[in-house]
Amino acid sequence: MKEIIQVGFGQAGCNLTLSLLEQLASELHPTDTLYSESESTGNLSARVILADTDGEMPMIAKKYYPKGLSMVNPDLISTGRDGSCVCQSRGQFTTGREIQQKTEEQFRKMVEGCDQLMGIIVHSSVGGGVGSGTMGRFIDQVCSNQKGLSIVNNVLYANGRTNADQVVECYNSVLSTLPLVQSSELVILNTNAGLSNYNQVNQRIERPTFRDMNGLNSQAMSHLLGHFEVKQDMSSLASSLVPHNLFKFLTPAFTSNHLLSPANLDVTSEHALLTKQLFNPSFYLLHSDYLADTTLHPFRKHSQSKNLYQIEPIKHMASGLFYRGSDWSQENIASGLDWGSPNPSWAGQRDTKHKYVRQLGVGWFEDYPNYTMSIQQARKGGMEGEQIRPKSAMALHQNDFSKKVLREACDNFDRMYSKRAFVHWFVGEGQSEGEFPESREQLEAVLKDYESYMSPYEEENE
Ligand SMILES: Nc1nc2c(ncn2[C@@H]2O[C@H](COP(=O)(O)OP(=O)(O)OP(=O)(O)O)[C@@H](O)[C@H]2O)c(=O)[nH]1
Ligand SMILES: [Mg+2]
Repeated sequence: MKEIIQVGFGQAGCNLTLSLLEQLASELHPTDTLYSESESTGNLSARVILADTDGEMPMIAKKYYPKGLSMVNPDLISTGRDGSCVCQSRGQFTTGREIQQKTEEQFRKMVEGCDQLMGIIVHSSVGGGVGSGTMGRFIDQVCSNQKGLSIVNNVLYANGRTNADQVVECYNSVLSTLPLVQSSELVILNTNAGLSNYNQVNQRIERPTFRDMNGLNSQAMSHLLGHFEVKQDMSSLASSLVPHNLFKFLTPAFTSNHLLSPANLDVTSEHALLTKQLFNPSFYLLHSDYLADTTLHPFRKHSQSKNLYQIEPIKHMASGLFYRGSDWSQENIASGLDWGSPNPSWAGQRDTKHKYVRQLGVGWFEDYPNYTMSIQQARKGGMEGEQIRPKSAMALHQNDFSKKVLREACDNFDRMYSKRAFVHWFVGEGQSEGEFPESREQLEAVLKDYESYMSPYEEENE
């Protein structure tokens, strides 16, 4: 059996990792892929390394994720004395440097203990100093030392809701573009706005906490890990989901039959409905204020009826669909993927309040109508205390939805950088000033590529 190593950087990264460990422990028996046995004590521990400059991280983890923390070997938890980094350069060059080197050493030893490493999953918030700077340097090093190793990043991306503490999050996120594009194979883009909206709308949690948001990410990520475990391979997913070198930023979605509401009854098959939900932006774990413009408000009047509006379609190049539970079959999944023809086709939703039919646009981008899927066994499922969850699914979409989140970070970046706000701080910590425009250009190149790849589709539908 091949192994997967998980690494968490910074507060959010460590919490996401521990939350996922608790989720996995609630679902299935430990496997060699994710756990190893200590030679001296015979105890099982997760193949996990945690790193944060903040010395209080283990205390916080113990408070919120005692069970998850008990599965991690304490020798593989590195903390610093300098507290929070906040800025990417501190994480990369100064405060986070020692932690990064220690993590690399621990990683090297862990790899030696593996028979055949499948790949690594790195969790972090790229808005944080450690989650961007220390993480970025780590994946760059791993990528150059272990050529061909699959690196999947599960990231929280900075979104517009910033407060004074988070004002440099857009810098941190944009500065992590280079390592993510160059070293990572897949970047799973989550935002806290997306996770908390999902918690509120679909799970009816009034005031979601980090624990709720992390729990949602874990439920989804557990499907991806299940897929890797079944396939015993991480790299083939990237080859089907990344048609182009720069298109590494994927939109995650999650659904389960616990979320089905009577309002959606016009779709007959539960399986088909769940599949359709995976393509519905309300079930994405990614959201930003920029997306509200296109997903909530009609932008273009439909030519045939003044009451019918068309919402900008989300163009899919490729999707990875990971199903879990009973009765899934190629046929009922295919019926969920059938939106009729011609392309683009629509998953309609009746909006009684506004008396018009809101159309949620879903279209396969014609040159790349491509999906890959797998079906896993049912597991106990759910966070502690939840009932059995017989059917659930996660999707990773290669679509143009992520573009808006990246664009928002760029605009926030530009607003700050035009005044050179806080740049001296980053430069004082060792960052070259040229890195700012270089990272920004790299991200612009990603965005421009999305636009140019999608443009034939737009012209066709004018
Ligand atoms: N969903 C979620 N978000 C978190 C969590 N912890 C922090 N965040 C968010 O992540 C962003 C900052 O990332 P952190 O992980 O705290 O930063 P870090 O990597 O530890 O780096 P520094 O604190 O800057 O040294 C902020 O927007 C926080 O609101 C968490 O457990 N879950
Ligand atoms: Mg921190």
